[in-house]
Amino acid sequence: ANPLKRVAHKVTESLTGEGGGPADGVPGKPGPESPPVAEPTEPREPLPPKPDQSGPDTVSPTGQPTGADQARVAQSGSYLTNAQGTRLYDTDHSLKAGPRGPVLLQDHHLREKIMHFDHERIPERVVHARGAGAHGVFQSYGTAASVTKAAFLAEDVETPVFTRFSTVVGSRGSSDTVRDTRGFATKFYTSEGVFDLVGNNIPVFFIQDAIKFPDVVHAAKPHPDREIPQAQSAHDTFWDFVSLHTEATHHTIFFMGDRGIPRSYRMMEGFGVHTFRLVNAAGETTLVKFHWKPKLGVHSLVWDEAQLINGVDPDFHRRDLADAIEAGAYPQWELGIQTFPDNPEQTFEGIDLLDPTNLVPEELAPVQPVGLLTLNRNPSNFFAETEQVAFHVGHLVPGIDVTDDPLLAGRLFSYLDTQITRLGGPNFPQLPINRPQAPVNDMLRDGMHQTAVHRGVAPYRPNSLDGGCPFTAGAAEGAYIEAPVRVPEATKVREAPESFADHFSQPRRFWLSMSSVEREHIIGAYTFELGKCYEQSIRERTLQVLANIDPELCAGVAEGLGLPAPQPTVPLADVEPSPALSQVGRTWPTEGRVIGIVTGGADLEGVNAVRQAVLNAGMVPLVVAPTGGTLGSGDAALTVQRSYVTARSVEFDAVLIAGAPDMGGDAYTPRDYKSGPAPARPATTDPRVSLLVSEAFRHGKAIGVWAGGEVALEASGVPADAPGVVVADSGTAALEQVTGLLGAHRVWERFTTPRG
Ligand code: HDD
Repeated sequence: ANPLKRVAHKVTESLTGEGGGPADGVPGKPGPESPPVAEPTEPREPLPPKPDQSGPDTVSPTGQPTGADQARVAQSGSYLTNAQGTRLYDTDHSLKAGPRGPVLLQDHHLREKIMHFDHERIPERVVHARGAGAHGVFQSYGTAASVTKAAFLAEDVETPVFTRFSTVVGSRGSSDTVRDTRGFATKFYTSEGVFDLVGNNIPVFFIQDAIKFPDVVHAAKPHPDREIPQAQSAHDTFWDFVSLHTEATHHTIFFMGDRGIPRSYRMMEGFGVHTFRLVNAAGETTLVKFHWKPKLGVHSLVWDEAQLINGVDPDFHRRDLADAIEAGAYPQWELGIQTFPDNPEQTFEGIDLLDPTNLVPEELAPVQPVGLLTLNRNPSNFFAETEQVAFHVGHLVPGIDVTDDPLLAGRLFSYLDTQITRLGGPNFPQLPINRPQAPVNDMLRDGMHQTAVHRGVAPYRPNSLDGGCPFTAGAAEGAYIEAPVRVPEATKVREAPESFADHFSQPRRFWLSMSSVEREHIIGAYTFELGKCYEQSIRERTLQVLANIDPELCAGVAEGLGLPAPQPTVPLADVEPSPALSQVGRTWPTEGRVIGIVTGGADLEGVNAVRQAVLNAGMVPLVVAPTGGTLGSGDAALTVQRSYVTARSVEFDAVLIAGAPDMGGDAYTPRDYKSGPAPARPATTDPRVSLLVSEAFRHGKAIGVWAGGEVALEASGVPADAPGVVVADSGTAALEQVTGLLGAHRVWERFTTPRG
């Protein structure tokens, strides 16, 4: 007998009142005057918790494995099959009426293969389309346990994570090192459900209210008529918008600064941007801002280098992340929080915590470390993992709650909504990369791409047919309970609070916190970007914005544009600098840095010793030689990692040169110059090495030479006594001095600034 039929029959009885059913028609709930009613069926045991959303059943209706079990057998057969598992004997030829005849419509294999291919692409993310991701673990210190009950932040808890870094503006195939904000989104698969921290590498945002997001994105994206420029803000519509909409000023100056062109994803800070509300076990609340601090320090490219990389290696950041993980040099970040009392005003030291264009200087509220993120595994399939991962600021766990930041409110709507278009329906949480690693029992049913084979007959509550299951949890069972925050009595308005109106004092703090070389970079970036605008009025309006930040900034950019510098229209804010915002003037760790070791064949023993010393210091050696292959033999044999054809300075943080990088005097005719005469050069230095050295010098990189490598300096026009140039007796001595210089990241003295 079919048990479901029996149950359905019983329900009908109860609804019609036969057998003493409830008067108001709700099974199990007595009507006002009715006597207590017997359950229509015997209460059943609760359904077992579902291990994940691959479906409560692990066998299909025919008894075959489904869901997670099927994933294990998928794509594992020895024979090529069609999507239905039927073996194929040929996939290279369409079915034709004779070898030269027409292709037949009955070719169901051709039809299936092309149909699938036609639909291989999904819509790219409307923003943050270009990205790279990695798996890892988050190890909590327990230091946040006094302010949050979140289980993954309790002492010594290890939580699996997936992190995706991204640029914002460019398309999925755009270059990595464009000037842009970078996304830094982390999915924590906690024991209490998924928590997503969807942040950026800049602690503030362009807009204060989510309703402006389409405006800022439309302005930053390529012009709608010609769809150019790709992945840049250096065009009229962007500067038109941000010069009219001055709340964008703080974010804009940040990415005109060096943080707009990070050296590596591994060397970026991350920020949750908004103020969040943490709730502890006693129900007490604390306002917090989340920070990620990279163990390798915070480093950037210089603009010329970034532009070169866009051509030389558009996948620079993606490759860097994957290579580091593959080499076992796992990147790490400490998660930290700034905490603020949850006062009714939601301000700290006069700073409105609900305004996402504000930051709170670390000097006023120190960042307290609460755990360590280690990225230790590359995705095995880019599409399945990095592309299909779906982040959402509303993926929260007990102990982490939101505030009334109006930008956050809009995001809470947007991230769910966008996945429906991008991932084709509401069941995207069932995709393997998005599946929670806590039991799911959600009563959400059906829909496009449903892969669960749900059991039970009562995906509704209250029910009696599934024994009342699933049950709701209370605080003791770990339910997510919103903090009972009082909402002030108010009238509905489309307005911003007055405290959101100050658009210049925080950008001024940022400017005053920069070193002179960082200020020059900022002036250079504004000059470049505005120089790419056609409309004079947009340049002039932006100069007015800059005048309201600082006269020196405005004068520098005005000079580059050949325009007069306007006077400020607001009083310049009296703010203290925040040294934590500057990347220059500190000593950073040197782990993870890439050292190019160039040799034309000289002192292979010394090169070998340097290579080993670089590895011992946790850095990455790349041996560069005239051609690929091996140098030397026996124990001294060295594998060449870059030839003069494939090497480019931008890949290295510092360069070491052993001997004169010769390629055989006049006999040398490099293939990549064969369309014209090889450039004039001293007979002993390959022009590609001269280019490498002169670029490294121009980009402020430490250069060390030994065993006659001075020849390469001379050929590149680099003075041997210039700052950051080391001439040493041996390779290891050169490396030692160069490593000392790397602690400052670059040789900043080389960037002599026009203003001193
Ligand atoms: Fe957003 C993606 C970060 C404001 C709407 N956002 C996205 C990603 C990051 C951020 C890192 C990529 C996630 C991934 O790797 O898949 N966004 C931010 C930050 C913001 C912010 C730090 C401000 C503090 N975003 C913001 C607003 C809205 C959106 C105000 C809309 C009202 N963001 C989206 C989106 C995206 C997105 C359209 C595109 C793809 C996606 O969500 O999954 O919904």
